[in-house]
Amino acid sequence: MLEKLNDYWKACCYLAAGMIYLWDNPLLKEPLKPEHIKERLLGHWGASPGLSFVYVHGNRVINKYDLNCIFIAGPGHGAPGVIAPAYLEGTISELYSQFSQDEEGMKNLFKAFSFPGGLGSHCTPELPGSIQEGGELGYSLAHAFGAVFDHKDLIAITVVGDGEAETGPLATCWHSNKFLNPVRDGAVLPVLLLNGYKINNPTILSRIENEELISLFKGYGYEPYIVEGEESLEVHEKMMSAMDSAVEKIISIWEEARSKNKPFRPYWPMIILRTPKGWTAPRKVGNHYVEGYWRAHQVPFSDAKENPKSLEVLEAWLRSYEPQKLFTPEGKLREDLRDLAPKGEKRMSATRYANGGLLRRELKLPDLKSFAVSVKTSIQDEAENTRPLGLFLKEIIRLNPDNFRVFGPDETKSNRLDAVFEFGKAWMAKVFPEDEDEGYLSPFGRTMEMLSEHTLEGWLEGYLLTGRHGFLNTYEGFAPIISSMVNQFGKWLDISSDIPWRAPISSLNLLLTSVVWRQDHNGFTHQDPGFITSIVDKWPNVVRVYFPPDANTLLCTAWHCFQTTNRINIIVIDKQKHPQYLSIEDAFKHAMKGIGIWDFASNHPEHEPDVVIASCGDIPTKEAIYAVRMLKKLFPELKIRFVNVLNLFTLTPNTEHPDGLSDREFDSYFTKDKPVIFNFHGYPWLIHRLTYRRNNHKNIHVRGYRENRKIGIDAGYLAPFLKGRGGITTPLQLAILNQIDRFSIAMDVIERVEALQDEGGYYKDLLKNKQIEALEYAYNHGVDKEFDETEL
Ligand SMILES: Cc1ncc(C[n+]2csc(CCOP(=O)(O)OP(=O)(O)O)c2C)c(N)n1
Repeated sequence: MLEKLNDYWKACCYLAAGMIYLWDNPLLKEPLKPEHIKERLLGHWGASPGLSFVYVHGNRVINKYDLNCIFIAGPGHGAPGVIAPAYLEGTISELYSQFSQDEEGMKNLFKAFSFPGGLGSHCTPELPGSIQEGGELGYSLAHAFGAVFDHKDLIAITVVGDGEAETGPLATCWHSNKFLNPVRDGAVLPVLLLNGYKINNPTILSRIENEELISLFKGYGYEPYIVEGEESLEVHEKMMSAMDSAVEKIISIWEEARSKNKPFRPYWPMIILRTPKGWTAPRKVGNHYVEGYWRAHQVPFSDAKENPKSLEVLEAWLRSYEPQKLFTPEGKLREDLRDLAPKGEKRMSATRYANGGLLRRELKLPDLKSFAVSVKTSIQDEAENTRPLGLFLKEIIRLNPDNFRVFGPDETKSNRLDAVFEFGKAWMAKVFPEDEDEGYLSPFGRTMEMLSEHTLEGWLEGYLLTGRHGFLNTYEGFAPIISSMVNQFGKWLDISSDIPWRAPISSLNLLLTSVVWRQDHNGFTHQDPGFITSIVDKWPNVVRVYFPPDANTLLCTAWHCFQTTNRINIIVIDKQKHPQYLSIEDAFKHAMKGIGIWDFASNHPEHEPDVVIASCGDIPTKEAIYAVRMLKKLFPELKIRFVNVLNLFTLTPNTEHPDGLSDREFDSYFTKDKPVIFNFHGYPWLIHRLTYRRNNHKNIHVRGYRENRKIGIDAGYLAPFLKGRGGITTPLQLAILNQIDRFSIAMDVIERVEALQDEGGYYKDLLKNKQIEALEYAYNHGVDKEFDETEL
C-alpha cells in the first residue's frame, strides 16, 4: 500500500512538473531536448508536491472510511498539485475531452497549463472540485467551515499555507470551531502545510518550535498531529497514521454527539505537515538551493531550454519519478494505481459538494404581505426600515431550517434584525447563566455572529458555494474591510457563470446598514459610503446595488434577491426610524421597476416638468421630499417631477448593464433638457460616472457625501459649523454639512430653474436663514427641529 501510495503521489508530482516545463515528449520516451521545453515557463511548483501529498492521503481515507470529502487548497497557486490528482482520477478528462487519459491528453494538459486559453495557474473555477481560487490568500479555512455547516456528513480537507496562515482573515478563522456543532455540521480537517517559505521569506510558523506550535493550536481548540520529514516513504507512513487518527477522531466525535443528540465542543483534529518546499525537486541547482528553500516557490529554474546543464538537471529530476513505471506506454496511469482513487462522486474532483448548485434547493419564501408596514399617509408614518426585514428573515429560517443562515459581525441586533434570534445564535463555547437573558446562544442557532467580517464573508461564501442560501448584514462604514474578498468572490461567480458544468449557486446577499448618514454618535469613523463605489465597476452580470427608500421596498428587494443566482446583491438602507412612503403593493412595483416617478412627492406630475428632483437612498430621499414640500409652498405653480432610483444600475445605459434603461426610457424619466437635482446616498461622482453618456447629463447636478471637509462647503456661511462634522452630529446637521439637505436642494432648484431666478433670490436667502437656524438648533439642543414647511 505504502509503495503504491508513493507511486500515485510520484505520478502527481511528475504531472505537476510536466505542466510547468513540458511542451512535448510527455512520457519522456525520448531523451529530453530543448524543443520539448515550453517557451515560457509559468506556474508554482513550491506548494504542489505538498498539495498532492495531502490529496492522495485524502483519497486513501475516503476509500477506507467511505467518507464524503472536499479538498480546499489554501495556497491555490499550487494548482499543478491539485490538477494532477483531478486528472488522474478521470474527472478532468470527463469534462474536457482534450485532456484524455493517454499520451496525447497528457501532452495537451501540459501544454494548456498556464497557457493562453488553457488552464489557469491557480485552482480556478474551471478546475473541478475547487471551490476557491486561492489567488488572494487567507480564505481557505473560512470557506471550509462555511462548506461543512449543515452538511453533517462532509469533511473539508483543507490545506492551509504557512504563508497564508500569516494573513489576518486566516489567523482569526481558527476560531470557527467555536461555531461547529458535531450534531448537525460536518468537520474541517485543517492540514497546515509547513513548507517553510513564502515567495522570498521564511514563514513564521515554520520557524518556531513544535512545542510552541502545539500550544498555539491547542489554544485554538485543535488537537494537532505533527507529520514531518523528507524521506517520502517515511512521511507517507506518518501521514497515514495521522490521517487515520484524525478521521477516526472526527467519526467518534460525530457518533458521540449524534447518538445522544448532545452537541459538545471537542478538540478537533488537525495535521501539521512539515515537509520541504518544492519537495522532490533538486536540492541544489548550480550554487542555489531549490528544494527546501524559497527558490522553489514558482519555477525552480528557468533556463532549461537554453542551458544544456539545466536541461540535464531537469531531465534527471523528471526521470527520478520513473514515469515509465507509473504510466502505461499509452499514457494511462498504471491500473493498480488507478484503484487508489475513489469512484464516482466520492472523488474530490467530482463531488457535488464542490459544485454546490447541483445541491441547491430553491429557498422557500413566505408571503411578503404579512411583514408589510402599513402606510396610510405617506411620509408621516415612521418605522425602522430594517425591522420588518428581520421578521421576514425569521420566517425564512423557519421555512428553511437546514439550508439558510444569517451572518453578521455582532451587529444583527443593532441592525434591528434581532427577530431572527428566535432561532438562536450559533455558539459552541461556554455559556453563562446571564446568557439566558436575551443572549440567545445555542449550538443549533441559525444566526452566525463573530467579530470578523472576513470570517463571516468566508463562511457565507463557503455556504453558498456548497449549495445553500444566506444573508450577511454589516455596517456600511466597515464593509470596505471585506471589499477585496467580495471582489474575489465576484470574479469566481463571473467565471463560473460561463462554465457549463458549474450549476448556478445562490447569490451573495449583503445588507449595508447603519449607514453613513446616521452616525449620530459614532461620527466620522463610521461614515463611509465607499464600498458601493468599489463594486459598481465590476462584472455587470454579477453585481446589483439596491437603495430601497423604505421598509416595504426593502422587503420586496430582499424577496427578489433571494430568488437570484450567481449574483452579488448589495442592499443599502438605514436601520433607524424613517418616513414610510409606499404600501407593499406599490413597493413591489417600484422594486421590480427599480426606478419610478412618485406622484405624491411631485407637483403637477402629469405635466412636463420644470425640474426633476431625483433621489437614491433612504435619507437623501427624505430630504428631497421635504425640499419638494417647501418648493410647493413657495412656488405652487412650479412643475416638479420626483424620481426615486432604487436599482442603481437603471441609471447605466442598457448597453453596459442588464438592468440599465435604454436612452429613451432614461429620457422619459429625466427629460432631455430640464435641470435634474439628484440627491444621492454615496459619493456624487458615482452618479456622474453612471450617467455621463445620457442625453441630459450636463443638466444633472448631484449632491452626496463629500470628503473635502476643509473646502467642501460651497456656502461660506456654513463654514463656522464645520467643526462638528467629524464627531457627534444630528441627522439634519450632517445632511446640511454635505448639502444634501432639504434647504440646499430647494436653493439648487431656484438656481437651476430659469423662471425662478429673479423672484427666487428672496426665497434663497430665506432658506439660508432656515439652514442656519437648523444648525443652531442642533448645536443648542442636540436634536433636530421637527420639519414644518408652514413655518416658511
Ligand atoms: C493576500 C495575499 N497577499 C500576497 C499574495 C502574494 N503571494 C502569493 S504566494 C505567496 C506566498 C504564500 O505562501 P504559502 O501560503 O506558504 O504558500 P506556499 O509556500 O505553499 O506556496 C504570496 C505572499 C497573495 N497571493 N495573497
